[in-house]
Amino acid sequence: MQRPSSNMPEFQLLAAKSKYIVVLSGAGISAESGIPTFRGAGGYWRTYQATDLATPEAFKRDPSLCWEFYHYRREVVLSKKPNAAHEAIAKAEAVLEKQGRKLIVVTQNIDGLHQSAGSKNVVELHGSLFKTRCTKCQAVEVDRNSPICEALRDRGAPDVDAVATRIPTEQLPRCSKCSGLLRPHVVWFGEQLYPDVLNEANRHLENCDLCLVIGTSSVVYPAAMFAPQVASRGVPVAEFNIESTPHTMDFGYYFEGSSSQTVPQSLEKIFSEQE
Ligand code: BJW
Ligand code: ZN
Repeated sequence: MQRPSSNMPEFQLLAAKSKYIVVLSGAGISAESGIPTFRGAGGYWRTYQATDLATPEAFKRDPSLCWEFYHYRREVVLSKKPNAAHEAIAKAEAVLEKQGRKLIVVTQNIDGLHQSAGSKNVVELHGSLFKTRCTKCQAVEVDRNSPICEALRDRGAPDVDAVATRIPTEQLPRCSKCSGLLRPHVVWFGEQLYPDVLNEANRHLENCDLCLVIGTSSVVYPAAMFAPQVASRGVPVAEFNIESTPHTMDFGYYFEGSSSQTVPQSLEKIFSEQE
């Protein structure tokens, strides 16, 4: 099998010519904004692996613990800013749009940093930290309040010895319509992705003529198969990561390093041709 190329000038030309770019992003793109990734050293909260709390069983077993975890993550994200990778992607979208071309972000992240950077075409595969869903009437609401409810104020500290008392369920976030218990509007392991979101992502993946895969370990399905599917159509795919992944060898390009450096560089020619 041929090794992926790391020829940046060649990729920059390709990006400058493309008409329909899809950016697939994962937690690594936000790492340099100070948001921990899932896998690896930063993926712990108290004694829990973050992925162990991202399940419907964890919420059912202990909604208070689960809400503390998500409340903590909401507060962290509210204190952070998009980095140069998010910003370059948003700027490229705006430049391309003026020229009748497209750039779409399909993200596994729930932090909203692409939108904060100005990206408009964002498909959130795994939901959002700033949306809730009622476990009773299923209503979905946007909620950026800090804290999300009084009982969670000053809770959610990540330290191992943090207060372990449970918040009574009635004091956790509740639905404004039916008073049912709210949950984060995110996709946990074993849950289906929202069909309309998945269809929208697939439509872009089928139509794109260039794909950038940024900061994802590519182990969580179905997102992990998106870029390999695009590559199997013969469309160029470039991976941006600080380390290789199970799919690196499926792609035409691999740019090793921090995405806040490699991604803006890779889109430079889109910006310079506009001037
Ligand atoms: C940098 C960097 C820098 C760092 N610059 N890079 C087929 C086969 C096997 C299993 C399955 C399958 N189909 C479904 C499954 C089950 C399961 C699954 O995939 N399991 C695998 C773990 C094996 N999938 C599901 O359950 C999905 N549902 C589904 O498919 O329904 C149908 C079905 C169900 C059951 C069985 C079969 C079918 C739902 C998946 C939902 C994932 N949810 C989470 C939580 C969301 C809410 C929350 O955030 O709390 O999504 S889990 C977590 O992982 C989160 C992330 O979006 C996702 C991916 O993680 P990501 O973004 O890749 O982060 P990391 O940390 O893994 O990687 C960071 C990367 O960045 C690393 O590579 C670093 O090197 C890099 N990096 N700094 C560039 N500066
Ligand atoms: Zn409700």
